[in-house]
Order: sequence, then C-alpha cells, then structure tokens
Amino acid sequence: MSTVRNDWSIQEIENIYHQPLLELVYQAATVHRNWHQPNEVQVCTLLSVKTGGCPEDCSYCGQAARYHTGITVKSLMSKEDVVAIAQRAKDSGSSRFCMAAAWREVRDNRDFDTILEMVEGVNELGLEVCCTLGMITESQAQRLQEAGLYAYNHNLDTSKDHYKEIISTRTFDDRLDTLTNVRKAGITVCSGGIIGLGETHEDRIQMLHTLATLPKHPESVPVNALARVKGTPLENLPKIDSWEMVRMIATARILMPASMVRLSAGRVEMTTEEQGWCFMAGANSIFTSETDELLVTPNSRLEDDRKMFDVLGLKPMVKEKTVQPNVTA
Ligand code: SAM
Ligand code: DTB
Ligand code: SF4
Repeated sequence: MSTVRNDWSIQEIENIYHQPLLELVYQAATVHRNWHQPNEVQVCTLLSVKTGGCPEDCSYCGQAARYHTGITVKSLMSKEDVVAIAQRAKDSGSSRFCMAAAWREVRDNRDFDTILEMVEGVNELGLEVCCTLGMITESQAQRLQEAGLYAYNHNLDTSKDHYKEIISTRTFDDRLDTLTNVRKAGITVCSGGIIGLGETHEDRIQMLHTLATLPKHPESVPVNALARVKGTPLENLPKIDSWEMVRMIATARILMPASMVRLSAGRVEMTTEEQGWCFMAGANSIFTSETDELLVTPNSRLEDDRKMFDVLGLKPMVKEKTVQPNVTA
C-alpha cells in the first residue's frame, strides 16, 4: 500500500533513485495510477508580471540585473492586463494561473497592493491563483491568502550543500523560512528545483529528501531542467539528458505520491516521446504561456502542446482535486 510518508531516509531515496530506469519508471507509474488519473495533466499558465532587474545573483537566472543577458526589463504590469491574460488562459483550458515577479522579496508598498488586486481579480475568474515573488513574511503571506491566493511557488532549487555554489545573496534556510510562512498562512506550497546546475546525484537526492521530509509535502513539485541563458555564469553547462528528468520525476512521484509533479523548464528542448516518458514517470502538470515564453526563455507552443496531448491521449485537468488513493492494496 502506498501512503504519504515524511520520514524517508537518504538511503531509501538513494535506493529508489538509482534503480534501473525501467524498474524506476514502472514503480513510479504504479504509484501514479494509485493516486491520480493518469490521463489528466494540469495546465498552468505562467506570466511574468515584473521582468528582470533583480538584485539577486542566482547564477542560472536571466533576470538577475548583474548579468548581461539582453532581456527587456519590464516594470509591474497593470491589474487589467493581467486579468485579461488570465481570462484568455482560462478560455484555452488552463486551470491554474501563476504570476512571477523578479524580486528578491516582497516589500509592503504599492506594487504589493497591485499584486493583491491581481490575485483577487484572477481568483474571481475561478482559476487557482499562484504567485512567485521571492521571500515573503508571515504577514505578507496572510494578506495574499486573504486576497484569494491558492498557491505560492518558492523553489529550493538544489541541495543545501550546492546552494551556496549557485546563489550567494540568500541562503537555503531563507528559502525554508518562506515556505514555513506560506504554510502558516494556509496557502498551498509549490516547491521543487532545477537539475543541470552542475550538481551531483547526491545533491539531487538531498534536495528531494528535504522536500519529502517537510512536515507536509508541497502540493506541487516543479522539476526544471536548467534553461541555459546567455550571459549567466551557467550558460555553458551541458544540456540535461531527458533520462535525468525522467529519473528525477519518477523519484519525486514515489516519494510524494499525492503531490502534483510539474514538468517545468526544459520542455521546449524535449520531443513528444521524451515528454511522454516524463508523464509515464508521474509528471501530471505543465507550464504554458500565451507568449510561448516561460519567463525570459522559450517554452513549447500551445499548439504543439495540444498535438502532444492528442498523441499521448492526455487531457487538461479541470481543477486540482483533493487527491485520495483509489486502491488500498
Ligand atoms: N524571484 C523569485 C524567486 O526567485 O523566488 C520568483 C521568480 S524565479 C524566476 C522562480 C524560479 O524559477 C526559481 O526559483 C528557479 O527555480 C526557476 N528558474 C529561474 N531561472 C531558471 C532557469 N534559467 N532554468 C530553470 N529554472 C529557472
Ligand atoms: C518554476 O519552477 N519554473 C518556472 C516557475 N517556477 C516560476 C520558471 C522557469 C523559468 C525558466 C527560465 C526563464 O524563462 O526565465
Ligand atoms: Fe531574482 Fe528569482 Fe531570478 Fe533569483 S531566480 S535572480 S531571485 S528573479
């Protein structure tokens, strides 16, 4: 029987992660079928509501002001524009809308008031509203919750050990503090990471261990492959092999059976076959966007995603449900 466990040991995760790939995928697909409808994939629309000019030094990120990445910096969008995009996203089959801002942290100023209005407006459309705005305090989380925020995205990105090689302007523990603030406010947690940052298998296992031993698993776990952005310190790292994504997704699925596992950055460089393996391994959520860009890097086109869903026999999930296992043996 598959139950939700928060007491995984590193050794257990190593044993799962390092299995022969087909064994691992079979095990993950079995867990997936016990907990989810395998033909349903959550479609989340991602929108960058404030782009670039970020003071942080995340070495993977095209939006950090200190790297010369040539992106167009944009100040905070208007509530009206954002709600109009959210409406179109809903009309094209999205059930979640995620607004991202290139901020280190939220400040209690007029921009935050505008974000709160955006959350209210998008929530009124009946979409699950998600934000990713950097670090937030407990009272900011509370205000977001009161405005109707459903989920907050805040990734651990990598292991605690590897974190300091990637970012120096904040710590891994700062990330965990924000996740605690989000939980205290009763907002669901979206937290995952990136592979391809020059980390070892051990780092990936450590990151999954941190996520899977939180007091409550994140309701969503995005698995990103590094989108290599010219001008960032990591621009020349090798492209991640899709089997690495499959292995990561399958392990996440087994460790956190009730969570949504999102095949996030990196899809644009994957074929339908490669993405199909990720869905087989338990991914059940994707990001789309109106502009075919995730934030500042290319994403798969909506039209191609529709074709992929047809080929693989997938359909957009209407709304994330409170998941109950459908078998007990
Ligand atoms: N500024 C906020 C923060 O960092 O928490 C919110 C937006 S930030 C762009 C959200 C997440 O996107 C990061 O934590 C990281 O996991 C992911 N991300 C950013 N750039 C990426 C890249 N080039 N490739 C893959 N994932 C990336
Ligand atoms: C997440 O885990 N991935 C998304 C979202 N959360 C905010 C962002 C991916 C960014 C990819 C690179 C870019 O376009 O900037
Ligand atoms: Fe800023 Fe977020 Fe990019 Fe880091 S990942 S540089 S905090 S936008």
